[in-house]
Amino acid sequence: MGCTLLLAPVASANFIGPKAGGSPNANQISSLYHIILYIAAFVFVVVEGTLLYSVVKFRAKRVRHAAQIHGNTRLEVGWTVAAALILVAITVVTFVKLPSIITPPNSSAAISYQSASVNEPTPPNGKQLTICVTGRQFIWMYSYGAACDKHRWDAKLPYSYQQMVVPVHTTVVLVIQSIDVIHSWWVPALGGKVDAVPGYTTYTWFKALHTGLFHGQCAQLCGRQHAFMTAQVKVVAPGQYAAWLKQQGVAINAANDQVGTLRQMLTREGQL
Ligand SMILES: [Cu+2]
Repeated sequence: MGCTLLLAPVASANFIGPKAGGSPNANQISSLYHIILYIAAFVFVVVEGTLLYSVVKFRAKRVRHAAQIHGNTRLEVGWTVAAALILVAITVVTFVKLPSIITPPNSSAAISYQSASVNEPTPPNGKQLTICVTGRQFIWMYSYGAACDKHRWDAKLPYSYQQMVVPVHTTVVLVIQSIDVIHSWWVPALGGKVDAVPGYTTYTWFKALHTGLFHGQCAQLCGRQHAFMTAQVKVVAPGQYAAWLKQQGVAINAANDQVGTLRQMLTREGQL
């Protein structure tokens, strides 16, 4: 297939295909996309090729008259069956690939986190890192640890805004909610879009294949500052992650203490 050779370098540059390379689910989505793209490209070339051939070959000539042909049963049955077979092939390939997009694999890194909820996508051995993602106009908030699912605000979990920090090779399950309007969590190299809908909890997962910085963008028009609602996922070594988590907890406590002291001061001076 000439078109495959032509499209391959373009597709590998992520020019027309979805981003991939960051997580197994993103890779599966990307390969499914390219299988369907190549089938569609093949059909396009065959149909347009036949059309061009016919336009040239049967173009109007002064002396000849066009023959009027009414139907060709064999041809019509042929292209109907061929189209149906293509649809069946796409359906089969999709259903074969779906489980690896929906169900997370086990972590490659040794982790002690346990699954928290029956609703979450869960890797076979049940070990995962749970992070709650909360959308609001116009920033993403992340709280770390399985308890975030139930005690988002009072469990005193470490949290961060805009940039999520995660360990590499670890199955990370995201519990996604919104506190105002519909937002959509999307870090293309780490998987598909998942809406954050007020009143509902949605889930997705990723397992970062290498360390680095991954960029994302809220994918649901959510208000005037929607374009600024970006997301970053910083993938680090597991040891670095543990250290960051601890340091983040200390920083949050220190900031809370400062606010507490300020409040006491202002109350004493009668300004609150
Ligand atoms: Cu948004």
